[in-house]
Amino acid sequence: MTSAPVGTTIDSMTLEQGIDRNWLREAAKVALTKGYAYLPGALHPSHVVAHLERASSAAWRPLVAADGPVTQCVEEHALLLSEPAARTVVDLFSSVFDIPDSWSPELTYLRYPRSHGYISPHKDHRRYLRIVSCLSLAGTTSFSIYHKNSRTQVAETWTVAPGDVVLLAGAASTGDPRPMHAVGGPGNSDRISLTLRFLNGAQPSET
Ligand SMILES: O=C(O)CCC(=O)C(=O)O
Repeated sequence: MTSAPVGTTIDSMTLEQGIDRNWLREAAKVALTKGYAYLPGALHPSHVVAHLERASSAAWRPLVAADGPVTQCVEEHALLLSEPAARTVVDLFSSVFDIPDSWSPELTYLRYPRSHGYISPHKDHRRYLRIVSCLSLAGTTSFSIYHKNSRTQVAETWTVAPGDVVLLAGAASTGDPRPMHAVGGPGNSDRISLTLRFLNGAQPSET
């Protein structure tokens, strides 16, 4: 596989075993320098199917409707680390993003109800380190990045579809690279995503 172009959008990559990790490293560089990267079609269809099967028996829990300035209409389901497809993704991201063994992954399915699911502009919590990966599994919606610390000035928007991945910079020891971002806009089917984050030392949730 040839090396990836350096830009915000990186096409035609698969996050399956056998991926050229140098290619993903290029995506990682973009995400960690620019603060985000959009990887359309990055997730192999077999992973999308495996996750949707798993998510079909999820016990969804609504997230609080308002948290400070952030409002949302979305439900969550924490995923066990041992789920094989999730493990594949975790292994890949750990190696590419140089995640220390002492950090723990946290995987969460999110479900956005059709027509009114969304999360308003927000940054991920500071406990989430280095890189946050947002995997789209079902439904389409807008995913927007805002100019630094703005909740109104959009820098980039993508229509994310199943198989797409958005990488966001997580908290770092210097500066604050975390991008303000928002998800949503009415769709005609429920949207399901999987977020993969890393914490220092915390244990994964049980299903
Ligand atoms: O659903 C997604 O793709 C992203 C979710 C998100 O923005 C978040 O969990 O902070």
